[in-house]
Amino acid sequence: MKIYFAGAIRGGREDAGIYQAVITYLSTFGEVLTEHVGDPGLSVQGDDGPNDRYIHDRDMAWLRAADLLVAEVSVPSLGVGYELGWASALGKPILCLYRPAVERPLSAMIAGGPGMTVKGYARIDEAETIIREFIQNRLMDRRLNGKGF
Ligand code: 6K6
Repeated sequence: MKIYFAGAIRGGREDAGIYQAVITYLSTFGEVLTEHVGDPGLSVQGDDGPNDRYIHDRDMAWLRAADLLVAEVSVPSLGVGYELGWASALGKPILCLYRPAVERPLSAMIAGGPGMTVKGYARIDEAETIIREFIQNRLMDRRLNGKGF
């Protein structure tokens, strides 16, 4: 299974440690195509990598190839919103993880997105349970109706 993980980069790196923990857990189910999003060494400024068009086109190719998308949406990010819009249009299963304790309420375009499963959590073990149930349900859908991934 190919998993696309989305989390804020230029939107802000304050949750990088949480992204890393989620990616580590997701890796027990399949290949995480975007492991770099959890890299604690990646800063908002970091620009020593490839240019922006290269990043966009590579990430979009990964998104198209992914079986599902998991996003941590507590830190608002234009890039994550863009990825979620595309994943929704492509009919990918989408799980959005969100910490309601964070001050700003979640965008209605994500919280109200019909194709998105949005789940609140406080601790990382709660996020893991949500992820496990989401993936198991998608696997069940695939077995029963040929849908799911
Ligand atoms: C690195 C450091 C600063 O900017 C970068 C750019 N590098 C990126 N490398 C890989 N994926 C990226 C990069 N920038 C954005 N993305 C994608 O958009 C990731 O898949 C994230 O889920 C999302 C983050 O968007 P922003 O708007 O918060 O950067």
